[in-house]
Amino acid sequence: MAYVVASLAAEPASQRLDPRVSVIVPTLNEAANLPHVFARMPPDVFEVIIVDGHSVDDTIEVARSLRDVRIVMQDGRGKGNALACGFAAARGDIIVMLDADGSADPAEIPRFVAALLTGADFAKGSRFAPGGGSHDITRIRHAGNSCLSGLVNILFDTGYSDLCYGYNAFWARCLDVMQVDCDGFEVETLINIRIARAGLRVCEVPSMEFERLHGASNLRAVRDGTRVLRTILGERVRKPRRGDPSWQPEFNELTFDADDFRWPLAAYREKRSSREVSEKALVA
Ligand SMILES: Nc1nc2c(ncn2[C@@H]2O[C@H](COP(=O)(O)OP(=O)(O)OP(=O)(O)O)[C@@H](O)[C@H]2O)c(=O)[nH]1
Ligand SMILES: [Mg+2]
Repeated sequence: MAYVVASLAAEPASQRLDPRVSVIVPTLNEAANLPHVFARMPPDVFEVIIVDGHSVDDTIEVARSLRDVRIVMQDGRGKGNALACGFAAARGDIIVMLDADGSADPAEIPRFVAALLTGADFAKGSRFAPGGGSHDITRIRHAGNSCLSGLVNILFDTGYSDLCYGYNAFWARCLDVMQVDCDGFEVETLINIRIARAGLRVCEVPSMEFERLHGASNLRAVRDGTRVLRTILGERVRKPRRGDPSWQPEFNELTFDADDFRWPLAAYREKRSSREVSEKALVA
């Protein structure tokens, strides 16, 4: 017993039994899906961070009306950049990556957290681990994903069953290894490879993927499959970096007046569009 107490005392603060869970939700026009997603969120998450890609619908207003959220505007383009901004903004011990289209069930979050609490560094969602599944994936995408997973498993000596799946959770200390510095849907591949190369403990967590509820997918199978392939090959020759904070992108967190949360958003959009106009003028 004395041994257990001693070893617990030696654990870093982030390994405590009531870790703070930050949920990072990238959004691009997901207003219609957020009510469903938020309704299934476990009540005790520490923070939910919406990282918006300058949605043209009411994503931010809807998110704010549904629950207490932090709103971060990404500084660049694509889901990869959005996640990197969310990671840089997160304050929790555990970080969860969650899509906003209704395809990932937030009620699975405790399963991911349990995997981390029982020793994993990285809890990787998998639709193809026993107990997982998908109501959404097409045959073509399944075949592409299998080939890409197989290639990574050969090149990096991993055992991933589902390389290109967006639902994962990890201890915040993994960010230094991940150094997310890509833009698009290759982000999960990049993370999975860097985690494996660093020798961290990965636990696959069975997960059920549902169909996107409303709106259109932003993924283009050939374009994004090619980006994933390029990432795999690039990671093969990349030298791992650690302790370099330069991966952290600029992001703009919106703060809201309690009485009227619309004004900072309007001001932000106005500032952005006038910047775009002057950038266009410079190019012309
Ligand atoms: N902030 C931000 N979020 C994005 C961007 N592109 C996609 N997303 C979000 O990332 C999540 C996944 O994007 P989806 O378009 O559903 O793509 P996918 O899930 O890989 O593909 P499907 O299986 O076809 O749905 C969703 O929550 C999107 O709103 C982007 O450029 N910026
Ligand atoms: Mg989706």
